Amino acid sequence: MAGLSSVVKLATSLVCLILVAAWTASAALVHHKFTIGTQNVTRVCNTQTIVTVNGQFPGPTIEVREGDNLVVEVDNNGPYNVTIHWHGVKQLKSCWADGPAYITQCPITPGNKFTYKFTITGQEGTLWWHAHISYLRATVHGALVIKPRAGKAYPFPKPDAEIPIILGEWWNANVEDVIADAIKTGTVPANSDAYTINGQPGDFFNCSANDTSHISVKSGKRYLLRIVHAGMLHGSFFKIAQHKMTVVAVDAVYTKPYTTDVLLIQPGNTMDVLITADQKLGQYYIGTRVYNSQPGRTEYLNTTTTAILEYKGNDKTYIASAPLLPNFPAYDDTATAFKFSTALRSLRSSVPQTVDEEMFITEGFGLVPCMDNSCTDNNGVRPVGSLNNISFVDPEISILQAYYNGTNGVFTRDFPSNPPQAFNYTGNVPLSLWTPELGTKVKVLKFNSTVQIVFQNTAIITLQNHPIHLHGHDVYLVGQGFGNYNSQTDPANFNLVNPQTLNTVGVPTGGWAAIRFVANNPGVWLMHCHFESHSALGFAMVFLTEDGPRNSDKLPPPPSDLPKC
Ligand SMILES: *[C@@H]1O[C@H](CO)[C@@H](O)[C@H](O)[C@H]1NC(C)=O
Ligand SMILES: *[C@@H]1O[C@H](CO)[C@@H](O)[C@H](O)[C@H]1NC(C)=O
Ligand SMILES: *[C@@H]1O[C@H](CO)[C@@H](O)[C@H](O)[C@H]1NC(C)=O
Ligand SMILES: *[C@@H]1O[C@H](CO)[C@@H](O)[C@H](O)[C@H]1NC(C)=O
Ligand SMILES: *[C@@H]1O[C@H](CO)[C@@H](O)[C@H](O)[C@H]1NC(C)=O
Ligand SMILES: *[C@@H]1O[C@H](CO)[C@@H](O)[C@H](O)[C@H]1NC(C)=O
Ligand SMILES: *[C@@H]1O[C@H](CO)[C@@H](O)[C@H](O)[C@H]1NC(C)=O
Ligand SMILES: *[C@@H]1O[C@H](CO)[C@@H](O)[C@H](O)[C@H]1NC(C)=O
Ligand SMILES: *[C@@H]1O[C@H](CO)[C@@H](O)[C@H](O)[C@H]1NC(C)=O
Ligand SMILES: [Cu+2]
Repeated sequence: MAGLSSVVKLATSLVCLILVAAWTASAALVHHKFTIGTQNVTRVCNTQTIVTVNGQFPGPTIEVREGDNLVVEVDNNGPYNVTIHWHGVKQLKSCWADGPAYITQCPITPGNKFTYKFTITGQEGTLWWHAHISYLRATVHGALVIKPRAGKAYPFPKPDAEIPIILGEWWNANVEDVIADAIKTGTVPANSDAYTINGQPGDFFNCSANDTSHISVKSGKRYLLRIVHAGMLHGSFFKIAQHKMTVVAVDAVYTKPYTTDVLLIQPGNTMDVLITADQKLGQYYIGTRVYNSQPGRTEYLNTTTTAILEYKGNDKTYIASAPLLPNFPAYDDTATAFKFSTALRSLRSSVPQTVDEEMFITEGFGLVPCMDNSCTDNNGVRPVGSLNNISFVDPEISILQAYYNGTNGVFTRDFPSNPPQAFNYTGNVPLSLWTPELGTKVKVLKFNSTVQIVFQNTAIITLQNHPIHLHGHDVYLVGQGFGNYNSQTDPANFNLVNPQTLNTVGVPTGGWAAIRFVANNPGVWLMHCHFESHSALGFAMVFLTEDGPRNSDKLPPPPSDLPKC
């Protein structure tokens, strides 16, 4: 690939122009401009200068129909390097637009811009977008609503209105300092100071009640809540006082309708939920509370985060009384979390029945020696995340660029399909196993191969439920359980008929989860824990899917404005 002549390059851009012109006529071209800047914002009695898109926190909601071509020009007028990831978008043959920094592109440096162009195909529901570099996604995120094509109906009763609900987190600090301090001192990043719903912490956080988000409904009407979990480091139980919820889609894949009074949502997941305003006129809290999956952990924010579901009526006297609070499961109610996560089924499915590539991936933490004296805590070691005993290290130029250009020395192709040794993963792990290797390793996949991965949680440092996100694909969650995975007995219970289909899978704390997917998308795809501090500390790996034999199965050349390192 090296040394493409400028004539070939010109020819390629002409081909690109023709391809753009050939975008299907029925599909719309949806154009957005994202101006990255800073804004002074006050929450919980504390003002911070935060990075925002178009001055909004949370950022703007993008709305498209399935089949549309999306063009988003990102102008970086802020002080930091930025990239934007379109979370859950399959990016078929548009890997260059996926967004993770140093994986598919170099950052957009301050003062520069990059235009993301891609088509949304075969996905309906809610996804989202967020910064994919350092800790910036804490404030740089928003919803991506994908409606069916014109004239096509939802596979559920039509709602009277649709309401985006974005769960987030707030630090009384510059989030870039939070992660930089953690890396410098060899510790885990500081917890946030508040959780938020649509940017507001709600009535139970200091000096926040006046700004609590209000969501108005009319008695008897049906609403579609499009919930995005944009939080950084905690799963959430989600409830609405006295209202049942019917889950109809997760991660922009329709589910069999599932009615419940509590949701468990992990960072990275989106959930479309129908509610009916069928209670008496009044105010009802929409609330979230932490799901604390880490045994024995006490230092987490246990305040209930709220918004208010408010019935609109002629007589508003009911507003004089306080809204009703839902009853939450206990913070560590793993049984409720597991019940919800195993209850969902996809509405339509085509899960691969055979497997070409089988992987068993241990996932969790490790401790590695500090690289220099700046790491002051923890006796000269620092915590890292790891997969199959490898802690991922970001390269200095993007892996996709290096692969496409044939540049050596950026990554190696030896990510292992199995851990180096078997041990009692969820038991008492001997200290001799706690030190992973550092590396920038990818796993190469043949085009169109079917892949099965069993993720096995380890007890190194601590057990925890890790939400694992694969870029560019939906995965079928065929099985999950507690303890050590048993390759003899567990596969018999896999659901190969209608498993839930997701882009982010919460692996049960002290347990395992099995997924399948088809490697039908040439390019370079990051897989990582969607707890931001875990992935920042190396809880990540990369798949490299080779081109297929036909021209239509090959990754097109990079866009001409792709940022350079
Ligand atoms: C690819 O390689 C060519 C020739 O070596 C070089 O000019 C170009 O900058 C490289 N592109 C990227 C994206 O690395
Ligand atoms: C934010 O506040 C700081 C300190 O008061 C001020 O210097 C800065 O200009 C403000 N920034 C914006 C974007 O308003
Ligand atoms: C409210 O502020 C007080 C005093 O600063 C602090 O101790 C308390 O934890 C805060 N409460 C919440 C919910 O943030
Ligand atoms: C909230 O609003 C009330 C009434 O307008 C006002 O008196 C109070 O100071 C406000 N509180 C805060 C923290 O802004
Ligand atoms: C919430 O955490 C505080 C300490 O931060 C603790 O004192 C309190 O008991 C906790 N509340 C609950 C309900 O767990
Ligand atoms: C693994 O560790 C757990 C927890 O300590 C223990 O209950 C279990 O018996 C161990 N399993 C094996 C096979 O040693
Ligand atoms: C990880 O690899 C290191 C050697 O690089 C070894 O010391 C350690 O025991 C391994 N840990 C596991 C869990 O395999
Ligand atoms: C990839 O798989 C799909 C679905 O099974 C099939 O239609 C297609 O022909 C395959 N492509 C190649 C190159 O094998
Ligand atoms: C921003 O990105 C550029 C290009 O990759 C890089 O040279 C620079 O070091 C980055 N800046 C920071 C602060 O990471
Ligand atoms: Cu994690």
